[in-house]
Amino acid sequence: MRRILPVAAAQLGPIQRDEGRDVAVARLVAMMERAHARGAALVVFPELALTTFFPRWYHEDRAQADHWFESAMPSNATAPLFAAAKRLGLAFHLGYAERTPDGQHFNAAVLVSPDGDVMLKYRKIHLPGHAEFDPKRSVQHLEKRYFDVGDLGFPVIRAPLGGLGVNAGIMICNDRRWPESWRVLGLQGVELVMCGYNTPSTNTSAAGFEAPHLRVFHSHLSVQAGAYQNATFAVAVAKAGVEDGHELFGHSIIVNPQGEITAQATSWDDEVIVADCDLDMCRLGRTTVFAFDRHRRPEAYGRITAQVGAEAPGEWRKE
Ligand code: ING
Repeated sequence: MRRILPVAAAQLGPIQRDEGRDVAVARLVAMMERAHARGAALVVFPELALTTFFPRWYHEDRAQADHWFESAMPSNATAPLFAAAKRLGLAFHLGYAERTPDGQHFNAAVLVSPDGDVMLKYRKIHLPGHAEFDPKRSVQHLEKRYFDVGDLGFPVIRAPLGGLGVNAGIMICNDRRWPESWRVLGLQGVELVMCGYNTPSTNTSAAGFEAPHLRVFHSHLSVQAGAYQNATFAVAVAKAGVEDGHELFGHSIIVNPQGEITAQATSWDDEVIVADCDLDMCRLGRTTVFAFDRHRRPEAYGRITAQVGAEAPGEWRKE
């Protein structure tokens, strides 16, 4: 019996700085309805799906940024999302800014069952950008200012989704650019990686020119390579469009274990794309090319966990 999971990627258009959570939640619920109408059993929403991408805004006092964070999940603002999921029998993935009771701040995401149980939680580990105001930048990217490094690792859980048991894992945005994120999930037999992102469509750092078309290329390259090299499905979902004049690209995709894009968003606004994920497609890769137990050589990989930065190689000398 084929294990086919119909998955929806619900790409979210822009959220302006002064728009309340009610605006975003209403749009998320509307997309849940559309995903349900198209037969999806799971809806994947983007990173930081409840507010504008606030790490672009500098606050001298970090506490001034606390209003961007959720101190409970669900909360009154997000309750309509949980109610809709229950009514429609849908599981969903949601990215949001989490403030814990002891005052920690995380860029988090959860996988929630139709009954409202949080089946899996992840806190973003690879935080891009910088912690202090950078006058050289055209736009700030202050994730290192507002978020603590995730402390939950990269967990995978076998979750009941669409009547199937699915090995589900989560990463967030910049994590997708690091092969380590994918491999840690792959070493737990992940079959479906959910990854929300908010990615500026142009390079805002002062480090040098990057042609804009490379932004989407690098995002797709990272997700397609990660899915292929770990024989897993991947759902990469954007928050897109122009937020207070700042552009985030869309191009959300669903990728199969062969690295092929099976569905892609073509707008930079609210858009639902759906694909049938035949989970047994993972088997070919993980029993042949990427049969980790037969082919991996961890004794040769020591540098990957022993080092943080690169070390200069020795100079070649003629004997
Ligand atoms: N955004 C971007 C991302 O990793 C970025 C930041 C863009 C880093 C392009 C490097 C290159 O997609 C978030 N939110 O991580």
